[in-house]
Amino acid sequence: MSSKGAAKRPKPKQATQARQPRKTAVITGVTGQDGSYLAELLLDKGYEVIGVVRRTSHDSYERIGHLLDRVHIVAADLLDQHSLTTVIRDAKPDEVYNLAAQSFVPTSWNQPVLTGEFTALGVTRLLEAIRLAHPEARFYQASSSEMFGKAVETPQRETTPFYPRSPYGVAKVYGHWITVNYRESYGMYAVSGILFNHESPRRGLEFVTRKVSDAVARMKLGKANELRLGNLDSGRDWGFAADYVDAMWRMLQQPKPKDYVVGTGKMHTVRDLCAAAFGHVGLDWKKHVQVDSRFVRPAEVDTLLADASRARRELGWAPQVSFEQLVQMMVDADLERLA
Ligand code: NAP
Ligand code: F7E
Repeated sequence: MSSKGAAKRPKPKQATQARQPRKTAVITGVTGQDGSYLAELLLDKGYEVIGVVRRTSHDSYERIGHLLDRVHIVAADLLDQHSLTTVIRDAKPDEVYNLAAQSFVPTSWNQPVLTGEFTALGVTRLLEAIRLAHPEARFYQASSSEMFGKAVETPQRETTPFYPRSPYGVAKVYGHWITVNYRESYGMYAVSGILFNHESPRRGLEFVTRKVSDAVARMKLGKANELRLGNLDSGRDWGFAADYVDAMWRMLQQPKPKDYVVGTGKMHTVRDLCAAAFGHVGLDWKKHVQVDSRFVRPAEVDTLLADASRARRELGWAPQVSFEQLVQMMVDADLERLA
């Protein structure tokens, strides 16, 4: 056969369309609320997902039980440099999402040093692991609107100065700046997502949205009659966690590493939250909610409201679930769980 004839023959598909290699992502905090949604998102996109868990005497796979046959679980701890370096060296991931942290603000006053070790220095340990073992990996740091704290402007955007109001907020400011610093010092693709409060039926029971949805469901089912809360006046920009992990992924797909604020641009108070949740099942919150000083914080963050216009413009990101839909989803899920 002449080479001319061979050239005319249609090439087999495999020869012309090189298969995209499967991407690998490491998620710290995979057993947490965001880790579980992010693992689902990345698996749907065809990633190989490596979930980092810390060693405990009981497993904490409640949120990822349905994913365990698809996620590779590896043991490492944010407190332990060697274990983090080993994970990164063995996995050689395309992307690393650092979601692990001591994330409950009140605990950060009781355990300020441990919060700093996990939530602040833990970020440096992971960045060092990447720098030494696989600097090509793209890195996402879970920064927080708590860094804005006693906010100097409203709404808050990427350029708003930080004024943290808790050891947690202070630790997150450190995590944010060390991420920026590794980007600028070593040219690493390292970004910080400044996410406002995001919730779901998988939210920990101690956070206010879930505390309220759980209590409302119990009251509706006749299992409780009273809910004790702290400051009802504080305002938060609450969104749905599954929407927010999509923003994390988008941040790592950009041509240049940059930091982004992510939130809905709508603020509600804890009082509004109570009205929406109790109202959903036909109860009057004023008859059931008591203010209890035990839940009032030493220093409060009064007003958080996101200006996420950079994320909308550059990431094409927009929240899909409204505050009302979120509250109803959480109450309905707790009703189903408790019934
Ligand atoms: P979460 O539900 O509290 O999950 C935290 C995760 O971190 C858990 O998987 C936990 O593991 C893990 N972890 C804690 N200490 C660790 C350690 N020393 N070594 C390894 N893993 C450790 O938090 P989330 O709501 O999913 O939030 C994810 C991240 O986003 C956190 O960094 C949080 O601070 C940040 N953030 C959250 C929000 C929000 O509104 N949800 C907003 C802004 C930023 P165990 O299961 O073993 O406890
Ligand atoms: O409090 C008030 C409380 O604990 C919200 C974390 O994911 O989001 C979260 O931090 C507000 C505060 O979340 C109760 O004083 C009143 O003003 O649900 P929370 P948070 O502190 O905003 C940020 C963005 C993060 O990064 C954190 O990791 O609600 N509140 N009464 C109460 N809060 C709680 N927990 N319990 C009460 O009884």
